[in-house]
Amino acid sequence: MKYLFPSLKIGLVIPAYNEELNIGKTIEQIPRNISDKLDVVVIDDGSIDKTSDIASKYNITLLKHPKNRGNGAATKTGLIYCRERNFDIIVILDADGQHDPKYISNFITPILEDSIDFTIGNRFKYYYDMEPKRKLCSKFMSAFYFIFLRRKVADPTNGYRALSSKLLQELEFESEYSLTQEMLYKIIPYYKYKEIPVKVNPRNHGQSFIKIKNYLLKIILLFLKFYIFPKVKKITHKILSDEFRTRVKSYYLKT
Ligand SMILES: Nc1nc2c(ncn2[C@@H]2O[C@H](COP(=O)(O)OP(=O)(O)O)[C@@H](O)[C@H]2O)c(=O)[nH]1
Ligand SMILES: [Mg+2]
Repeated sequence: MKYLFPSLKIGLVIPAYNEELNIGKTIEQIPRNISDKLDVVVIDDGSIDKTSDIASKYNITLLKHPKNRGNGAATKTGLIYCRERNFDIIVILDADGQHDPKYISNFITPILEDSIDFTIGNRFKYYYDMEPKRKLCSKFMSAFYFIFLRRKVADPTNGYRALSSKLLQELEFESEYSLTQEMLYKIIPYYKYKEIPVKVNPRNHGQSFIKIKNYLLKIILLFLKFYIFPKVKKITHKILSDEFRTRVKSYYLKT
């Protein structure tokens, strides 16, 4: 078979929670000509249905959480697995059928050819029938990133993403639930990234407004935690160490 990216160690990280109806189809839709070194890593996040049984029928790597820990935690488990094995590129996509695996190569090519470190899906390039409240929330987030980070991201809640090995080795992530946003705070101000147009299949059910309200509050807290606090820490550290150095110097000059 002729591969699109021969010999490239690619990790496909697929977090899955109670996805028995979707996981099989998602795996089957993955193009076979991506790479001879492609490792499909499904993380069963403590599902209580047949997600693991179905996934294990395929030629994939199955990692399991004994208990449900959240989408971020499941993704992190996949990223750690890929980091330990020195993968060249990691693509993250959902198991629920919303992310069409036919786009995988579009996420990989800019990382390989344009020295981009991060690619993120943008469903708004095409018509996407999103629940109005959710859309509003997404637009608010975009505006927030633009105002406070001076970076444009049209679809910040899109979980379809790819990371270079450099990012995988340099960054640590800690969120169990808000990894999608933590990633943006730690990546977009400092690394090269590109948005990839994708057609996303709509979800069968929407989300409650309460959840969205919490999400908006969360984005502010995450901004403080993952962007402002590390900056303040760096500056304080520098000032303190400068002061410390001056004190030591003057002490030695006196003696
Ligand atoms: N909702 C949810 N999804 C999880 C969890 N753990 C892993 N996932 C997987 O994370 C992916 C994204 O979840 P989803 O609810 O579709 O998020 P959304 O598309 O951003 O609304 C899916 O593949 C889920 O199966 C979890 O605890 N809750
Ligand atoms: Mg989804």
